[in-house]
This record gives sequence, structure tokens and C-alpha cells, in this order.
Amino acid sequence: MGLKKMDLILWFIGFLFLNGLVELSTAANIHHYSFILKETSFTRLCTTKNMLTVNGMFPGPTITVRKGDTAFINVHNDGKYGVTIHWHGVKQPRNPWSDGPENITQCPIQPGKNFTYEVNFSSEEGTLWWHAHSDWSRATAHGPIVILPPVGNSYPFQTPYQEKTVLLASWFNEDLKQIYDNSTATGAEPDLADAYTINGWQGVSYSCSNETTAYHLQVDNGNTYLLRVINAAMNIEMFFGIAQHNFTVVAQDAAYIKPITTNYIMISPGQTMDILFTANQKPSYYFMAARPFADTTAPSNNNATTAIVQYSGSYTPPLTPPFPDLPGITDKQAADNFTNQTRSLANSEYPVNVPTKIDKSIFMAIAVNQIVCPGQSCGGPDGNRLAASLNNITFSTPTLDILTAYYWNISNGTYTPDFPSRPPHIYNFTGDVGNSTIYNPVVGTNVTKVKYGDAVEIVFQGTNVGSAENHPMHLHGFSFYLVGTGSGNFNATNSSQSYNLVDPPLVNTIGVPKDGWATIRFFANNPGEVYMSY
Ligand SMILES: *[C@@H]1O[C@H](CO)[C@@H](O)[C@H](O)[C@H]1NC(C)=O
Ligand SMILES: *[C@@H]1O[C@H](CO)[C@@H](O)[C@H](O)[C@H]1NC(C)=O
Ligand SMILES: *[C@@H]1O[C@H](CO)[C@@H](O)[C@H](O)[C@H]1NC(C)=O
Ligand SMILES: *[C@@H]1O[C@H](CO)[C@@H](O)[C@H](O)[C@H]1NC(C)=O
Ligand SMILES: *[C@@H]1O[C@H](CO)[C@@H](O)[C@H](O)[C@H]1NC(C)=O
Ligand SMILES: *[C@@H]1O[C@H](CO)[C@@H](O)[C@H](O)[C@H]1NC(C)=O
Ligand SMILES: *[C@@H]1O[C@H](CO)[C@@H](O)[C@H](O)[C@H]1NC(C)=O
Ligand SMILES: *[C@@H]1O[C@H](CO)[C@@H](O)[C@H](O)[C@H]1NC(C)=O
Ligand SMILES: *[C@@H]1O[C@H](CO)[C@@H](O)[C@H](O)[C@H]1NC(C)=O
Ligand SMILES: *[C@@H]1O[C@H](CO)[C@@H](O)[C@H](O)[C@H]1NC(C)=O
Ligand SMILES: *[C@@H]1O[C@H](CO)[C@@H](O)[C@H](O)[C@H]1NC(C)=O
Ligand SMILES: *[C@@H]1O[C@H](CO)[C@@H](O)[C@H](O)[C@H]1NC(C)=O
Ligand SMILES: [Cu+2]
Repeated sequence: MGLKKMDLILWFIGFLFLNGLVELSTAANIHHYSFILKETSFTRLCTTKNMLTVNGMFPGPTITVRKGDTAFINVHNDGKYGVTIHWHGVKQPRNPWSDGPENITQCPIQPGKNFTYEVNFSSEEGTLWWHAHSDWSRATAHGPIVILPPVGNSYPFQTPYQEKTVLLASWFNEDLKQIYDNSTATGAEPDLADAYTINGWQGVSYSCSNETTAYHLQVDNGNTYLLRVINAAMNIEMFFGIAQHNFTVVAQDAAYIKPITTNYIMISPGQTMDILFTANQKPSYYFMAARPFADTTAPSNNNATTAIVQYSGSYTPPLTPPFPDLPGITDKQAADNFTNQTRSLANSEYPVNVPTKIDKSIFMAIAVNQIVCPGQSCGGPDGNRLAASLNNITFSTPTLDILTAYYWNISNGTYTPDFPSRPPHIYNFTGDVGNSTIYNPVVGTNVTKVKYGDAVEIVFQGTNVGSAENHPMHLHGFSFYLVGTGSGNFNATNSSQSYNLVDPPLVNTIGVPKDGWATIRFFANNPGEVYMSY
């Protein structure tokens, strides 16, 4: 599913015209970090390989700031090819030059060169993450961002005894650049991950695996821990749980939510969730585990990754610790049930500001199309090339970054400001789509312009073109309100009646339900460029 979703990353750029500047006044602290990108040798599943890391670590270093701070991150590229870094979920008001996506806001940092990002934190509080943003480099070059409350403020929940990050990722035995290059050359699905990892370790159940290849979370009986869970896996939704323990989800995408007590979460790629977990069971070993939610015919590796929650004290650990009661791989209802419970805090301290009157409305059909390869055989279905599209346009990455082209007014040949607000052809999106909808989407670099301050609504419509599946969508430069989701085709009169305009979650990444729709709303208050999705 990588290639199909990959292409979805690359689509919609909104230029927000600046009508007035808003001054922010914050008693912000300045932080400095040094990131060295380099090839580093790692061994997992009895396979040793070199892979791109930051500072030789997998996952990479954690950036820790307080709300409103600024971090300067000097990135020095000692690797073999050009790379950029993106600060996923950091809105960076009026600072698009440091957002990171390759050839969208900057050219890649070439080997031997460096670039200093100025990362401006504003309203975010909780957990986010950073990752490389060139081809598939994000699979190994990524790490957590922890945003603490400002000095003198506390969490809107009990102060945890300790805080830990729990970063889910994919492990590939093969070289990622080769996997990516081969897939783009042939138009085929990229190879599947060989394992998933928790904090860099695959756990006990893959080949060449045992207790020493699992992350151990040490806990003291009776204490409460804040786990900052990040899904950095390559394009795969995950169920996550801890055996025989319930926990409480208190934040998502660096915004607090009304507490949800549960024994599992469903986390889409790119999302972050903060959970409170109390070590209140018999001292022992318990598995913490993650495995895919994959309700689709597209292939995936569905094996679970495990970590060990290890109570302190003296006891004989079980030979096989208990495994969490996770929903089945295809349990769409369990996934929807969890996602559907998420609500903003929406109180006086953490108010919501949901647009109710919409200035700009966009309807976007998500399809996984095929481009036929005349006179040659490509690697996708029927010898065609897979190409995801939005409103029948497959994004083509330019060779001059779009932000520079816009800034210097040299858009000619780089992009066209004509991304359609509606699909060119209305069909039964989630019904029997027939094959007239499948072939040869238009390939282009199309951009949508949005006026500064406008209230924007986007309806994402999943389709049955290709294999229907959950599609993660992510917006750069903004958090947005997820005001509604539903199954089947969006219906302008009926569907909007179910919108939650009171306390919808404020997020930066959503999963558009398989064969369903999702609506988001936000105010276009961050001039610069906006770049969408995964
Ligand atoms: C970063 O690059 C600049 C020029 O592009 C150079 O002057 C500087 O020494 C470099 N800094 C580091 C730490 O490599
Ligand atoms: C990529 O393709 C080349 C040439 O066909 C092949 O030698 C190599 O093994 C492939 N690598 C991967 C990771 O698929
Ligand atoms: C556990 O796995 C590691 C990595 O494969 C291996 O080096 C080690 O020998 C194994 N330990 C045991 C006790 O099997
Ligand atoms: C978890 O929550 C469920 C439902 O509220 C409850 O039945 C169960 O006893 C709880 N389990 C633990 C270990 O607290
Ligand atoms: C999942 O694990 C089983 C063994 O437990 C193995 O046979 C299978 O190949 C693995 N599947 C993938 C896709 O890695
Ligand atoms: C989903 O929620 C409904 C209503 O709360 C419940 O009846 C159903 O059992 C849940 N399904 C799953 C799979 O959790
Ligand atoms: C970005 O542009 C450079 C040329 O400036 C090009 O070599 C590179 O392939 C482009 N990257 C992508 C992802 O298209
Ligand atoms: C845009 O580019 C095309 C082809 O490169 C050229 O013919 C045309 O004159 C350019 N238009 C402008 C306004 O620069
Ligand atoms: C669309 O397809 C679905 C599923 O096949 C079907 O139930 C529905 O009636 C169709 N809608 C229209 C308007 O044809
Ligand atoms: C449409 O589908 C039919 C039957 O599945 C197939 O024979 C035909 O080749 C398809 N059309 C195109 C343009 O590929
Ligand atoms: C997509 O665009 C192509 C080329 O213009 C056209 O042939 C096809 O019918 C369009 N498909 C849809 C679903 O709009
Ligand atoms: C979420 O819940 C709402 C209202 O309870 C319902 O209308 C909607 O269909 C649910 N969404 C999904 C994807 O199940
Ligand atoms: Cu992002």
C-alpha cells in the first residue's frame, strides 16, 4: 500500500494570502539541536544493513520543548543523497520555509551540506514527531517531539509518575532507497515490511527474536505513566494495547481530548496519542503489542510487534507473558468505535473554535488508479502502473520547490493554481465503480488557493477505485477539526446533519474510513503553503 498512499501525500497546496500579521507574544525559550544524517549499521531479524539515521539512533533523538518555544535544529547531511526533515504537526505560523517536504517548501539538503530549521511551536501541547521527508527516508530517520505545558502550568489530568515515548515503526531487511526506487520505476507495490518495531525493537515473536530483542518498559507497582504513542510505521494503521490493563487516552496530535478509557487504541500512520496507564496488576511481565488494522484486499504484513511491561520486585516471570486482547486485523467496527469516541476538551481553558459558516468548500474523491504502460509492462495490476489520485489528479513533484516558485512569482512550469474543488465526474464512489473510473488520471502539479482567514471545509470521499481501504490524510501547517465521518457516499443534506460542531477533535492526521467519508474544518490562518497528506 506504500506507493498508493505515497502518491496521496503529494497533492494540494493552498496558498494563503496574507492580509494582516498577527503578533504572538510568548515568553518562549530557545533550544538548539544538532542532527547528523548518516548511514548506520543495524541488525534485526538476523539481517545487518546500513540505513539512514539521525545521530546514529533508531528511533532518532527526542526534541523536548515547552508550548510556545522555538527550536533551532542544524541538520548536517553526511548521507549519500539529498534529504529534508519535516516537523509533523507543528503548525509553524508564518514560517513555511522550515516545514520540510522536498521540492514543496525546500530543495533537499545535499550530501556534505547543512541547513538550520527554525521550528516555531505555538498552540501545540502533547506529542508530535519529526521525520525525514524525501522518498522513504522517513522509515528510519524519525523521532519524537515532546511539548510540555508552559512553565507554571500543569496537565489537565493527574501528574504522571513518569513519561515514556512508545514509537511504532516498520523494519525492512532490504535497503529502503532501493525498495522505493524499484517501486517507482515499475509502478508496483513496494515490498512489505519484514517486522514492526516498538522503540526500535521488533519484540519476541519474529524470527531471530526473543526477550533481548524487545523493548522493556520498567514500571513500579501503583504508579501512573504517561505513554506518548507515535505511529511512525510506513502507511499502516495499528491497534495497540497492554495485556490485562486498561488505559486512558488524554490527548491526540498534541491537543487534549476528553478522557477515553479503553483497552485498545487504533492509531493511523502519522498520528500521536497520549495515554495514562497505571501499573495496578499483579507484579509480572505483560506484553504491550501493536499489529495492523488492515481491512482491505491490499497485502500487508500483519504480524504483531511486542514489548514487555516489566513490574519491579521479585517474582518469577511467566514463560510467556499474557498478550493484549486486540481487535482482529479486519475489525473495522472496533476501529470506528474507538475513533468515533474522540472529543475535544472544549472547556474554558481549552476552548474550540470550529467554523460554522463556510467560505471555501472542497470535495475530494480519493482513488487508487492505474496508468496503462503502452508497449511495455509495468509492475502493477495487469501490467499497469499504480497511481493514487485526488479528484482524478495524480500529483507530480516539481523540480523547483513550490514555495520558492510562488515567492518569486515564477510558477510557470512549476505548478498551476487550478486544483478542482469537485471531482470532474460524479459516480457511485463507494458502489460498483466500473472500470471507466480506473484508468489514466491526469498527472499534474495542481494547487488550490485559499484566502487568508477563510473558513475551509474539506470532505474526503473514499472510493472503491482500486482496493477500498482506510486512507490516512494529513495537513501541514494546520490542525483541523474532524467534524464528521460516515460510511458510503457523502450526501450534502443528510450527512452534514451528523456533524459534531460542539467538541470535535482537533487533529492533524485522520483516517478516511474505508468506503466512507470524513469532513474536516479549519480557518486558513497560517499564510504560506499548505501541503496535504500521506
Ligand atoms: C553549514 O553550512 C555553512 C555554509 O552553507 C557553513 O558555513 C557552515 O560551516 C556549516 N556548518 C556546519 C556545522 O557544518
Ligand atoms: C531493485 O531492483 C534491482 C534491479 O532489478 C534488483 O537487483 C534489486 O534486488 C532490487 N532491490 C529491492 C530492494 O527490491
Ligand atoms: C536472542 O536473540 C538474539 C538476536 O537474534 C541472539 O543474538 C541471542 O543469542 C538470542 N538469545 C537466546 C537466549 O536465544
Ligand atoms: C477494564 O475495563 C473493563 C470495562 O470497563 C472492565 O470490565 C475491566 O474489569 C477493566 N479491567 C481492568 C484490568 O481494570
Ligand atoms: C508472520 O509470522 C509467521 C511466523 O510466525 C511467518 O511465517 C510469516 O512469514 C510472517 N509474515 C510476514 C508477512 O512476515
Ligand atoms: C462498537 O460499539 C457498539 C456500541 O457501543 C457496540 O455495541 C459494539 O459491540 C462495539 N463493537 C466493537 C467491535 O467494539
Ligand atoms: C526535487 O528536485 C530535484 C531537482 O531540483 C530533483 O533532482 C529531485 O528528484 C526532486 N525530488 C522529487 C521527490 O521529485
Ligand atoms: C510559460 O512557459 C511556456 C513554456 O515554457 C512559455 O511558452 C510561456 O511564454 C510562459 N509564460 C509566461 C507567462 O511566462
Ligand atoms: C451505489 O452502490 C451501492 C453499493 O453497490 C448501492 O447500494 C447504491 O444503491 C448505489 N447508489 C446509487 C445511487 O446507484
Ligand atoms: C474493463 O474491464 C473489462 C472486464 O473486467 C476488461 O476486459 C477491460 O480490459 C477493462 N477495460 C480496460 C480499458 O482495461
Ligand atoms: C480522469 O481523467 C481522464 C483523462 O482526462 C479521463 O479520461 C477519465 O475519465 C477521468 N476519470 C474520472 C473518474 O474523472
Ligand atoms: C460515528 O458515529 C456517528 C454518530 O454516532 C455515526 O453517524 C457515524 O456513522 C460513525 N462513523 C463511522 C465511521 O462509523
Ligand atoms: Cu506533517
